[in-house]
Amino acid sequence: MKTLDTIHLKDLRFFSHVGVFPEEKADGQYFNLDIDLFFAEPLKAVDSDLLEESVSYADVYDLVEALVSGARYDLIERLAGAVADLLLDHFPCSAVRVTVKKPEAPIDGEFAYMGVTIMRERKPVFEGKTVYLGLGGNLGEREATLRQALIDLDRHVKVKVEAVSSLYETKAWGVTDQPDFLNAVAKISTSLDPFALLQVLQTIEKRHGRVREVRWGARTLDLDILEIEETTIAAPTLEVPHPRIKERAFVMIPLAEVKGEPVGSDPEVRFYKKDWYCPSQERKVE
Ligand code: A4P
Ligand code: MG
Repeated sequence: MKTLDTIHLKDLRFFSHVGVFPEEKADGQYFNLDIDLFFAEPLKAVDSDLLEESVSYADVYDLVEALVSGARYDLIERLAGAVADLLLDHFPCSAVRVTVKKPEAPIDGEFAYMGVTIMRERKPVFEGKTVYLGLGGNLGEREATLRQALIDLDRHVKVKVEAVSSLYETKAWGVTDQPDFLNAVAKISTSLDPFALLQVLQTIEKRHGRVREVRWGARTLDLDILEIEETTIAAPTLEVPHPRIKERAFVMIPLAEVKGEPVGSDPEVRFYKKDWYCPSQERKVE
């Protein structure tokens, strides 16, 4: 990323309760933070001398202070991530760098501090179509696999995960003599054409050990395109809307949830977990 201008806040000192050990959580300690806000466009305040055309470091300080003093994370990595997300949400910068230093880390020995630095860029904005995806798996670490599949998808520069349903544990449909599935539906926006999206989904399935053997058989990960905004496709390799949505409560229930429509019930579909996917602010890669 090309950056032109930077605003720095150095060695901010805040008391917080971040730490793995119970004493750290109970007693707290001081942390030092360095923050850089990077701007890809020249700051207009350089010419205008107007605060409104820059970012007030006082506002940055207040927001960061409130977050850090109330934080109860185990790790300084997580604290740095939360600060980076907050800054990108509140200020018109293109990227941020956050360093968290822990001078009183509970280690015997001499050191100035233990620390972590992370850098996060704002995700590129693109015009995308809304697509609903069905996710399922009934082998291995089911929840972790579905979560990682969404993280992988969201890292694609042309895909943004917008919303995700709860997880549901469902009786196998089709070939019933196999373990229960976890299923969910994700709403994404993407500027990929549908066939390119299908390819991306199949690559992610493969990465998670999916082997195509039995139709409707057990699998670590299945990613189906359910619906694409204003699009129907009837090609040999891709049918949209997915032809079997209506027969499948394991799709209909999470799909209704993610669309904010009334959610029905079905004896074979059991609510499993809410808020299981936390969107990441990680940098996109091609
Ligand atoms: N394909 C065509 N249209 C699409 C689409 N809209 N999305 C083609 C994705 N793929 C689509 O799929 C076979 C081919 O379908 C792909 O190569 C693609 O070109 P597959 O994933 O290789 O095979 P599959 O998944 O075994 O078959 P199918 O018909 O896609 O099965 P489903 O529909 O995915 O069902 N029970 C529960 N409770 N929960 C489940 O998630 N899943 C299945 C699999 C069976 N039973 C289940 C569940
Ligand atoms: Mg499939």
